[in-house]
Amino acid sequence: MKRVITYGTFDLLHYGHINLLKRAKANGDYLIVALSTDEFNKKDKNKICYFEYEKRKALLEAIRYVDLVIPEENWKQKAEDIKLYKIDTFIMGDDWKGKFDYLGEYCEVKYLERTPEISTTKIKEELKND
Ligand code: C2G
Repeated sequence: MKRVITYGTFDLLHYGHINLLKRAKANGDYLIVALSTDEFNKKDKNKICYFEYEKRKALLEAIRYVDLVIPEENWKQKAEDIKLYKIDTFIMGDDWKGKFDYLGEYCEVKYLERTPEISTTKIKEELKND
């Protein structure tokens, strides 16, 4: 069983996120999503989510490509997660290209093309201007 992991906030879930999760799952048989907690978002990612962690988690768990959702609490947990969950492939959108190459010591590292025209920030801005 090929195990894949990806990380993110996934707030205001949209088709760009789904495209990423679909392609991430296509790289293996089991996809784990490490979901940024509200504290981690606020403290280290300077993000205030519209949906709190439990709601973002429930949305992800409803997606056919996602097999397990775990909390992402800090920037440093990835290597431990990879070892703990016996991950074969680490995947992120290519806005992170190069940032996680160090994890190549533990597993395959792949960056997939982002869906260009959509983002949570864009959704918020456009709704604000409506
Ligand atoms: N994504 C995408 N296309 C978009 C928007 C997002 O492919 N239009 C991808 C991102 O590249 C990322 C994933 O969807 O791989 C989740 O996006 P975010 O929730 O914005 O994640 P981010 O805040 O980048 O957090 O430790 C890593 C961080 O937790 C990543």
